[in-house]
Amino acid sequence: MKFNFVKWQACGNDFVLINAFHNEDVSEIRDNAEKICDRHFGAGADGVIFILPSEIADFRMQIINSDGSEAEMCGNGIRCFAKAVHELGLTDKCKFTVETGAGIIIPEIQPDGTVHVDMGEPVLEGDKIPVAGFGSNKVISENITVDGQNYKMTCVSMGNPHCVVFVDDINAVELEKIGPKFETHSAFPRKTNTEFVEVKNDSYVRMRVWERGAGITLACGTGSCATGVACMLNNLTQKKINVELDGGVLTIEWADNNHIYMTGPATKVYEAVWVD
Ligand code: ZDP
Repeated sequence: MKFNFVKWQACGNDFVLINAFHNEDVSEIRDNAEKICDRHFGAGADGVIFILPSEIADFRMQIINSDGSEAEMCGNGIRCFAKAVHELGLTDKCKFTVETGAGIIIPEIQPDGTVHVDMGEPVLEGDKIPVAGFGSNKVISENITVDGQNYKMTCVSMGNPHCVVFVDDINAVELEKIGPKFETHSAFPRKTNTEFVEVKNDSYVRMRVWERGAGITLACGTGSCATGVACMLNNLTQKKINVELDGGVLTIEWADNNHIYMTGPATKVYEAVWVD
């Protein structure tokens, strides 16, 4: 394989971006995503993102996790995507539409270089997230037993599934041990991303994530949106909060039109050619 790629990161969530806007046959690269993401034998990334043409939007984004599985959406990734398509000269617009597995997402590049994203509406029905055992009911502060221990979970889909758990002390969470147990728990038919959240005050929370298909990452955009929604559903915060992640801070707002808005940075790291 030989292809050009650009490495981007957003709050330390890092991605290999591939411009396939004029060349859609990227199946071989897609099949090698796990190898590309490997931090010792590859380029090293939390996922591979493809810039593709769309019939219903300005662009289509496809994201493959570092284990080779496909995700519906990627919040940090779409901020990288937005700045990358601009930089690659694929559009002059600062605000455009992107088709994803979570529907049409609308990023807008701000004058200060951050990206403000309309992430659409959160999905709260249990069977649509999906979480087993709740029918179409919401899953707000419900019991779950994981590895013999009891937790309260609030579940949200931002196109991809999230399970949010509030804790008193974020530093005491053994993410590496408990994360994979949540990910593959039978309550989650499509597996789950899991966010552990310590509420600091009504506009500031600290979050650490175990991502489905990627493990511990320094940040998760869709997970920050799900965290905001879970905080608000449990009356723990206001409608606009800052979420502090290991790799940075994101601002999340649940607006009156029921859409979630996420604002945060995205930075290009380097351009390269894969030759292996
Ligand atoms: O849903 C999943 O399988 C996630 N691992 C996708 C990636 C989510 C991400 N961290 C984000 O920022 O939303 C990239």
